[in-house]
Amino acid sequence: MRFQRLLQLRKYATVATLRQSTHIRTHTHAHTPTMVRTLASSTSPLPELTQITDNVQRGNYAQLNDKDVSHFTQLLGKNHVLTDDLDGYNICFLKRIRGNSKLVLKPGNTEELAAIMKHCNQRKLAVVPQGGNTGLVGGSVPICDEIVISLQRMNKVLSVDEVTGIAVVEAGCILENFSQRAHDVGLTVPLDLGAKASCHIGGNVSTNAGGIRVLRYGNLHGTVLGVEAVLANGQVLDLMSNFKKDNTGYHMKNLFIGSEGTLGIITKLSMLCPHESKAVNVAFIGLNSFDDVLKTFVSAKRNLGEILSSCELIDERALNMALSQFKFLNSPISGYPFYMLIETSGSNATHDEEKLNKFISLGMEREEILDGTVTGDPGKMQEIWKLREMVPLGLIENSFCFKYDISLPLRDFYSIVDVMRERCGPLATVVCGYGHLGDSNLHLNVNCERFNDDIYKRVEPFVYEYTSKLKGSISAEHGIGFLKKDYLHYSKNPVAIDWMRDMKKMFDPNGILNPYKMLA
Ligand code: FAD
Ligand code: 2HG
Ligand code: ZN
Repeated sequence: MRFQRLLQLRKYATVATLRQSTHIRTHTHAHTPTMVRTLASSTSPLPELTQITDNVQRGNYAQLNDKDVSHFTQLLGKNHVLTDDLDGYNICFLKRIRGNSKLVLKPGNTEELAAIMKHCNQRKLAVVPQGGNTGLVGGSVPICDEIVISLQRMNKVLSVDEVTGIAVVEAGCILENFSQRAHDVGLTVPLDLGAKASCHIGGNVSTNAGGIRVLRYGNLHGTVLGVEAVLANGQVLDLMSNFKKDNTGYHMKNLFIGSEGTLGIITKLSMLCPHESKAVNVAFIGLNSFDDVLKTFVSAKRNLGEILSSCELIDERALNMALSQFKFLNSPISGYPFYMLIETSGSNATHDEEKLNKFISLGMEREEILDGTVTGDPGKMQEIWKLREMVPLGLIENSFCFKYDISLPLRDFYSIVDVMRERCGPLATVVCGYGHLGDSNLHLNVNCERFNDDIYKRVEPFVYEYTSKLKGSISAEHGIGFLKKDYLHYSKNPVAIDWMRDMKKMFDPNGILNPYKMLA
């Protein structure tokens, strides 16, 4: 019966639709309106100033004065120096962190940014680089009165080379726009994430963002070939490269990938973009236990091999939260404790379809896969991806959410969700887990009506101790920012942290770049 249902749903994936189904992800955006609503027009009250709630001692920085503002106005023009209506730049995406910056600067090119930094360094004025402000660890907003440097105007795709696959792009380019430009010449940006309509490629590189393509293309240390960055003193460090292979000494560009604006401000970068896959399929399947999820993942690697391009997990509670918050979502199946979204991307539709059929049939014979849908139709694939992408937004739409983004060994991947549910008891409304199973990256979310100190104490530092005992990472892909700075030691030993501090001092002796974060 179930098998029949699957076969029936499988009808969507005709060879014809499979052939049409190139590039469904990057130029169709499922949740632009939601991103905009969440960021800009929420009716919820402003959070308290973080400097006060967290008792942050302001660093020994100069106070901004009128002379500074006129200097910047002369440099950038008055339209690019903002002093009013700065809430959108002061408040983080999760509305947990609120700074009190009085100034936002929007340089239009590297030279302008270099001149800004030269002045700030001489005057000892602290700054925070800001991309799309979609970061989830409070790294992109000021904590006290740091000047916000927004990369919004530096948003051009400078070149896309069809032959080499190398694209050169300014840091402030929105990921989705970059993806569209790559798509226009048959290439794909090897990075995709739910915030693509708002996040900047420079913000992505600065956080070493992961997302749903890491399983296929690896992380940004591999795909970013070069960067240009403006340093704290205004020097321009040109580490641009158009080659995969370049062993001329230290791989300095890697320092900027994931350094969250603490070592320099990325202004442009080159990225290796693979050719788009001709055949794409998505399977959305229901399973009864995490044990079956693991077996199915192993089977996917074994049977789908080189065409496996994404493997995501959503538990029932996470999916139900998204479905209850966003009525436009539709799940093709329901009633299972676990769901997996498996994507294949290859170059031969018939061959891929055969492999996928075999994988599904095997899973159903073994009763690991209980039900599901498989499709190569672009619209239907988009609907399925939408289910996954809306999960984080569903969890913050009408409630407060403690978010954890951890790497854990696969065998222990899900147990922390059950443990946490037990620890929180009725204090939490929902405790759920989802994430990038294929990369061992779990998103553990603990939901409640509003911030609640009792839950907070039950969850932290327990979640970090638990992760550390399993030798996991306390931040798999979102970074450290402000929210996780006190927990860095759970994943980095003291010697490593000392070296990080030394590096920070060398690059930024006055500590003006993104203070109060990461190493604070
Ligand atoms: P911002 O939030 O503006 O900044 C992030 C950090 O980078 C800050 O420390 C900031 O100071 C620094 N920074 C920004 N631009 C520069 C620059 N040019 N030079 C130097 N420093 C800079 N993250 C993932 O890894 N994977 C996901 O799947 C994922 N999905 C998400 C889904 C949703 C709905 C949301 C809201 C967020 C998601 N994120 C995800 C988190 C976030 O989108 C990423 O961290 C993203 O890379 C941040 O980009 P941004 O341009 O918004 O950067
Ligand atoms: C995702 O994978 C993002 O959807 C966000 O990394 C995760 O908000 C989260 O917990
Ligand atoms: Zn993620």
